[in-house]
Amino acid sequence: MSKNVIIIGQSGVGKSSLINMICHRANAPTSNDTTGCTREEKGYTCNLGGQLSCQVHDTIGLEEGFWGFLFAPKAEKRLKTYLKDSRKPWHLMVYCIPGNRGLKKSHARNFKKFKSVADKLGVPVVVVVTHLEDFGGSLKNWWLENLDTLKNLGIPDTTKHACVTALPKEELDKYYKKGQLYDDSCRDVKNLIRSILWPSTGHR
Ligand SMILES: Nc1nc2c(ncn2[C@@H]2O[C@H](COP(=O)(O)OP(=O)(O)OP(=O)(O)O)[C@@H](O)[C@H]2O)c(=O)[nH]1
Ligand SMILES: [Mg+2]
Repeated sequence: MSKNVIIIGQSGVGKSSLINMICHRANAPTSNDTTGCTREEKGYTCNLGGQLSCQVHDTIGLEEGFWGFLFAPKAEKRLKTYLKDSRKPWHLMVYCIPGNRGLKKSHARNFKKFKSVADKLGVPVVVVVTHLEDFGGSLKNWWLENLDTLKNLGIPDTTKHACVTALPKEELDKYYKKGQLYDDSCRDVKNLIRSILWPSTGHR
């Protein structure tokens, strides 16, 4: 039976981009349009190496505001229903936050809400911090340098996490001359997922 991972976070945080990075040929639609891009939940196969794989589920974005594809309360309700009623056994929730791009109170609010749903369902939660291509130095230092921010957001600093950029490799190469960050980010997210789904093979 396949293991199921659900990716959750606000619109534009890079959920679909993350899926395109870790799921070969996923081609999940992405957009920088403010009205929100992903309009339905969909699972993609992620190869984790060593013949291990899982299904990673893309979801609609939270907090699109009044003009978005789904007004925030409706998006939240729909996502909760998807989690509770889709009858999938969920094995992991990946909550995405943007590191260098406007972390807001709404991220904290949604983290708490969905962490509590996950807790009730007995599903572990990890955090992936995106939008870090401009961060100087090793991306994993973002977490240690932002402990106060995490505390304000209500995200325990002991939460398992990965600090990445989810920009496509061509963009990282062309605009930032940092193509290597793509491979590092892909590896770190896969390692994080694997360390939860198959703890004995994880690196943490
Ligand atoms: N700078 C930067 N841009 C990113 C990153 N991840 C995604 N983007 C860009 O942000 C925009 C939105 O990305 P998506 O992957 O569509 O975001 P999403 O979370 O799936 O959005 P919804 O489907 O609306 O919920 C796109 O233009 C991406 O190229 C990142 O790590 N850094
Ligand atoms: Mg999307």
